[in-house]
Amino acid sequence: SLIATDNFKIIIGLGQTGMSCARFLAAKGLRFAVVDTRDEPPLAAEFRKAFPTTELRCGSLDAAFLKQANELILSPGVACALPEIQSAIAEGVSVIGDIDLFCREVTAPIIAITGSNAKSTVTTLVGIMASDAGVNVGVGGNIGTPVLDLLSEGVRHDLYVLELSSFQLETTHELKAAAATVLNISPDHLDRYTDMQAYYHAKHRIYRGCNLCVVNRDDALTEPLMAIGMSKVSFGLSTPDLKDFGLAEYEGAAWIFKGLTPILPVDSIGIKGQHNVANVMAALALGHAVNLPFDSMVKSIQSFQGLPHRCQTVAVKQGVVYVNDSKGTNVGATLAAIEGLGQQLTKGAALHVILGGVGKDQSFSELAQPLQRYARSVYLIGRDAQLIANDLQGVEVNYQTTLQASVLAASMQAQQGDIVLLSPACASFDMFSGYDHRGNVFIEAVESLP
Ligand code: UMA
Ligand code: ADP
Repeated sequence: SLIATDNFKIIIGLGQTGMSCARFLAAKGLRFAVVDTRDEPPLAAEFRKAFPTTELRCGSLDAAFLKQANELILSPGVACALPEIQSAIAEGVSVIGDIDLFCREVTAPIIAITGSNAKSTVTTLVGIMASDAGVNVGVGGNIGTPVLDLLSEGVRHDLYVLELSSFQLETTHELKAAAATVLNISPDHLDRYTDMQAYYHAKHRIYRGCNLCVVNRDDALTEPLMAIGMSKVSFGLSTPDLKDFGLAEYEGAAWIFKGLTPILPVDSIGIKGQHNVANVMAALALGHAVNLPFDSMVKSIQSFQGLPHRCQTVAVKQGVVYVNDSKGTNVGATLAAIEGLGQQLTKGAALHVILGGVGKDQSFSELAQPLQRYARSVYLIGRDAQLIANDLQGVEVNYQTTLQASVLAASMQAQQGDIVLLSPACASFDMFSGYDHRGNVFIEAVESLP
């Protein structure tokens, strides 16, 4: 009969994560097999070439096989709720993820970052801050490089900065980060989570065993439920308490403060929008937690121009600023872009906003007020344009068949000082191959304006 052996692991999912787990286990000489629910996962050929004697089973999952393992290593793209996985769990098999394997291995401090939005921006900035300060830092996780690949590079890192998705956190047990943050929480991925509660609980696993939690004062959902034994520091757009990060006036301008100490003036920050001021404060709090010096962090912040497709200024034409926020794929992100850029508009100037695509069953009504306040014109594209319009009570909208036509129409409405903003609040798959494709089409359309 089949009995679970002491150390036989099954990797579920052959994506980037599954491949990195296979390399890691093989390097340690451990026994493992790989399963994938697809008939021929894209990485199958590469896997067979690298591990010719390791079993790879594709197609529907086999519960009896899964029960032979002592541990299942689940990829983030595979839901733990699958019945075959649940039945293995019921027999005492444990489910972990690549983050757990990583944590068992490393002794260097970890900075862990999650949130519905701004993860990649804050992760990248903290990585740059650490590296500029001379720290040998490894940056990975949901942002792209699987965490275990940070170990196999043969380089020793003194600090890790990890972007973690709710999917990765679901399978993470013992993170024990030096500093951890939930940057913000707004609805997303509700196709995989039954409700906001489950999504919230997954995200909050990031605080497990951490030394310092970094919370957002402007978003109560980022507060840990139980903060026993951990220190806490907050960031937010209000005036801070003694140990926290916030905004106050100094020498006639808005500055970021830590407690009573002015750190840097807001208008010297490279990335634009009030939401990015919050992101910069989160990065400062995380960097400070691992003793990065403020003067060095400030220099990094002032030269950081942001990631492409996140409120990225792509051109200024006849005094009109064109901003590509194609990564704004949910209402929370677009809300932040409209309010964040809206609050920094010069007097009398306005936004012209292009949105639409695949709406993922979200409600768009939260966008109505900020659009009324900051936008002089609004353009809707894509499959769910009509659904969005229904939610935007009191907002005058223009339907457009293409992104290019929207850019042209917006450019004709815009006056000097105005901002033309693409921030779709939607997925892009109805018209584009991904958010980066959509952003690039926007940039080309802007460049080809008369
Ligand atoms: N899949 C199957 N059957 C399987 C295994 C996978 O159908 O048995 C499908 C999944 O549903 C998914 C695709 O294959 O559509 C790949 O899934 P995966 O979990 O194997 O993904 P990886 O290639 O390992 O990449 C993952 C993250 N992907 C997801 O969480 C879906 C990557 O984040 C991450 O960069 C990478 O690990 C390294 O850590 C991407 C992402 O889209 C960028 N993340 C989501 C987001 O940011 O919104 C959460
Ligand atoms: P993630 O990795 O979480 O998707 P990104 O840094 O890639 O985050 O940014 C995704 C989207 O979120 C972008 O459209 C960006 O403009 C928006 N965004 C950035 N900062 C914030 C914030 N503090 N709150 C809400 N949305 C934000």
